[in-house]
Amino acid sequence: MEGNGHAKDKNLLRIGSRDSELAMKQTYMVRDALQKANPHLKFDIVSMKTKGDKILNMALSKIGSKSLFTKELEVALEEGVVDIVVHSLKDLPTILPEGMVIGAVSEREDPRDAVIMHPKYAECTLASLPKGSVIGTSSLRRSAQLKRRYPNLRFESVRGNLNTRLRKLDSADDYAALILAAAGVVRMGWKDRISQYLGDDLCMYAVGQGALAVECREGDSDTLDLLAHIADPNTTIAAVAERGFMRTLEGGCSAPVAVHTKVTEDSVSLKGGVWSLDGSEELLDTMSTSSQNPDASPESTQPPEKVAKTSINFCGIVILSEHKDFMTQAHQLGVSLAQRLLDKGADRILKAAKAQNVINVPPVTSSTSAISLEEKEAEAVNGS
Ligand code: DPM
Repeated sequence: MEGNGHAKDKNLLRIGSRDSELAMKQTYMVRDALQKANPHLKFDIVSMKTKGDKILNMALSKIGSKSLFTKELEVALEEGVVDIVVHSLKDLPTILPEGMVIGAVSEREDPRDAVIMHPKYAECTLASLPKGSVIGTSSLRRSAQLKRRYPNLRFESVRGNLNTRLRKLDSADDYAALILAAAGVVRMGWKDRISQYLGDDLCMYAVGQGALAVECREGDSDTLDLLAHIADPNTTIAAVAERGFMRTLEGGCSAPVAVHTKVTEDSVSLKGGVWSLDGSEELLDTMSTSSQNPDASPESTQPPEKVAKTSINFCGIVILSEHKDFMTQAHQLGVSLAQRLLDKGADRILKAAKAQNVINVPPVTSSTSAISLEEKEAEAVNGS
């Protein structure tokens, strides 16, 4: 590939990104943080569409590929066309392609889900919406939890990037509200559209939600050194615990799995949940650890996956060796919590959800208009 053939300018970092407005905003945030830590660096941003951006007439959970929003970017990384790729952490599978790692997880934005109401319901909450109101979300995690809490609401799939979704909400009467990650809404500058933040009693969030992950080649130690400067320790701890939980459950986009995590200086508390698709079944548990906790000492935990010269790796996330003990505990916490849920029957619930998900095709509205709008938006972003 072209990127490999040329002598690389040591001060130039090429960043791969999806081309949606949110993805580009997230990429600028990471670029700015890297620039601040390394004033001599120059940046090139290479934007592209992924399969998940192109297939808009299918519910997310149906397309069935784990690397839906990441594959094309990872190919560019592998071929040396780019040096790093910026992702939403929650879109990255817990098993990364061979040779790829997460070199940094940056500080987490509010991880909660939020309700964006149709303007005519601006004063409502989910609890006060009229019976039968349609809520737009393609997330099985959101619909399962909210069906359980609000049996009188209906849930329908809505796809497309955030701009498209908001326009679909405002310009028609198809949806009474959307459920979106607060992080994305805030980054888009639409915080004032949030009517309600969902606490863990109503809707727990996705593994990694609200955090950005920077992926790079495993052997690229120069880039790993740069990325170490923008990693946020508390977010990394939460990410390691949550991904350990997810990996052990083998969850993903195709089954309802969610978490709620609290991290302090020396402790992690992880609440995890698994739901049937209709929300009728719910398994919840919470576990905590702290660095004083003898039960979670390194001897009793699983070893990290890979031991390189100076860094180790948990579910794809590269950790500085000085943080190893706390990270090992956090990872083990996620694994243990998942095992507790598996002991209570999580496996059966998740298998049933995955099987059912293949059979039922939820309705998707106005997919053709979504495609043309998406194309226009992509052009507008690229052109600016
Ligand atoms: C994943 C899911 C969704 C995205 C599934 C889930 C939501 C799909 C939908 C894995 N990725 O959350 O249960 O609502 O139809 C995505 C968003 C962000 C990252 C948008 C969102 C932005 C915030 C962040 C799509 N990926 O969830 O509202 O940084 O977490």
